[in-house]
Amino acid sequence: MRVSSPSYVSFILAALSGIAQVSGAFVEGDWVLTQDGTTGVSALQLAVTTETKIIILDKAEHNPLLTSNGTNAMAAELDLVTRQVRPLNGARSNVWCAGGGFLSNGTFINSGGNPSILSSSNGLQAIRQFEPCDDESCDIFDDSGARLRVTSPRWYPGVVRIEDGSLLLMGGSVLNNFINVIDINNPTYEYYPPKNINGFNGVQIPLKFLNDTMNANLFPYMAYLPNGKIFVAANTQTMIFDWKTNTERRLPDIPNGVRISYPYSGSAALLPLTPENNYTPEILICGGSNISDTLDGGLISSQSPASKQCSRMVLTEEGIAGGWKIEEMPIARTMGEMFILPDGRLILVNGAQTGFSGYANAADPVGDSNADHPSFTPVVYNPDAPEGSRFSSEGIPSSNIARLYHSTATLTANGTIFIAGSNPHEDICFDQYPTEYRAEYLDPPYMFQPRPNFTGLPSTIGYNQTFSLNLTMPSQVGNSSNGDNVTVVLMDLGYSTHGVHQSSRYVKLVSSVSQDGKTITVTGPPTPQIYPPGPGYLYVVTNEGVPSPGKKLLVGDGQSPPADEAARENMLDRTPSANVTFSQVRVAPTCKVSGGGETVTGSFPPTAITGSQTSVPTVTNSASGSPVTAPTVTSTSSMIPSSGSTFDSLKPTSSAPTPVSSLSESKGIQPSSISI
Ligand SMILES: [Cu+2]
Repeated sequence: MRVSSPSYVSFILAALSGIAQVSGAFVEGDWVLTQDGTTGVSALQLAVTTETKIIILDKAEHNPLLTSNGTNAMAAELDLVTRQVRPLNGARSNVWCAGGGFLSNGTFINSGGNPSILSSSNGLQAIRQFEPCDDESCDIFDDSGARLRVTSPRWYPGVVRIEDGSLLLMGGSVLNNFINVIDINNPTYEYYPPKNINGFNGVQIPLKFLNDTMNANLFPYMAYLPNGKIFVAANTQTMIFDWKTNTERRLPDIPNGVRISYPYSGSAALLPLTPENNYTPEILICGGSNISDTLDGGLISSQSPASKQCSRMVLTEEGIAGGWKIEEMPIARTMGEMFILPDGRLILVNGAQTGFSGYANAADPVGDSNADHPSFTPVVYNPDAPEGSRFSSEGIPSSNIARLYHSTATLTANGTIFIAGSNPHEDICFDQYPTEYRAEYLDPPYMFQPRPNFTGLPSTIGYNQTFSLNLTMPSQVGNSSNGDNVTVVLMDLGYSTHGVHQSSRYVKLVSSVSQDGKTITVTGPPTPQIYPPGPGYLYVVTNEGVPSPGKKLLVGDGQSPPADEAARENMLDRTPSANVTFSQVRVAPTCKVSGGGETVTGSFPPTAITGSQTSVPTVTNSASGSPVTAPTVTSTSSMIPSSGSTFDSLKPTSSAPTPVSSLSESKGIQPSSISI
């Protein structure tokens, strides 16, 4: 085993920056990339749900995996051991581009989405719940927004778990479009479950930051901070948000005008919080683009270079005064996924070196993709190394699968990296760059070392609670007499979508090994601000950088977050039903029917829409001349829920509802004709 040791210089530099070392060393050597199995649905969103399972969510499209009803599945559960997928039948509303997170009791929440397509119902305001299980008995619960819903449509919302185990949902737009524009911006945030706070009894709360960060503020990045506030980044701007008082503190902009949120998607992470660094938060944001956010997609090239820039800042008064420190990645990257490994390093995978998120918008799309030059090679980032030597791709194989728009990745419980997805198309399409179902597993060198292990983990641990684990160390590491040959880390593996790894965090716990090396005593995280109550994975990591397999636990008391039923009822009374109708005749003009390979065209009467009406398009297969089963499309001239709604009253302008036609130019909404 080759092991690299941190230099004295790096220690001094880390100390000077206020951030201590995370780990003593890292295993070097060859990484192994394995392509194995399929995901059943394209992996647009995913989250680790147990030590051996992942939930994968896509969108309503012609996925090959079918539900028990014979419809195209929108979601699946992947077994990481058998590498088989099973369809999840319960998703009823369109999960397309929702946000996600876990509540304090371990329930997975998927929030927001897209209007109805195929057999799905409107998902823009839906909340879907999933109770993780190991026995394949669990499924999604989705009432299409009847009672489980957000206050207003949220397509591309940010989500973060907060210190009481609730989720805070931020932003999004009320309709899917290539880029956010003022008429469809949703410049508000809310809680799930709803709260009565700051005078807003369960309903959404306006947030100025989301107006100031137009037009590129979708999927805002959020990190929950040890002081109970939230770091937020969108477009070129950043702030610390105090949700308890509903106040914003603006921070310095990202340097050099780099935009870091959709559609110029960078990736961001909260660096490890450790006792040694006194749980001092530090943010790293990498990639994105300098493309103007006022240009229509048709005026932007898929060949526009992405940014190489990473920006890093310590969130102390001194760190903020010092501003963002920038460094360069080996290659430019947009739509990358960045997350932390158990050894304290970060990895960046997926994405592209040119272009931007989305599809069928660019002046020169590649297939339908707005991006090109896939970033086939992952890169690791050692936050403790001296500046200039933090990035490395040494020993890491390149993939031959382009992972562009709608790709995902995550650390799994056992330490392997799971990589999937990519679908820069409206529906299934096997042109360049194709809809991807192939799964990849990337094993860091530590996976091939003798690994520590442990037993005796309680299912729930409280704050500052001390507990003991039975430790099995690799033989060559030997027993410890000083208790410092391992570290214990607690990780939230987060929720992956659109390059935003929501709620992920890494907290090093205080621990000590017994004289005989067979027991390790661990103290739970100090506060719910440092680790919000909810699920996590515990790893014991040797000082050579070899982690044990991670084991799942619940931090806190395992109870549900506070549920204010009066606030929920007020929200339900004051917000429009999720079943508002939206025009949604959006299908890729250049692609083909799933599996058929034949172009299908059709017409959608009427050509002009006033009010709301339902119509069945006439669709014909141009190759065979035979009719094709067409979706029923409900259309309306208004994209905005019923007038007088809470949302309307909070809109920043009094503009009239946006007609379908004015949105069609930039996103291919075509009320007059379709092809599928
Ligand atoms: Cu999307």
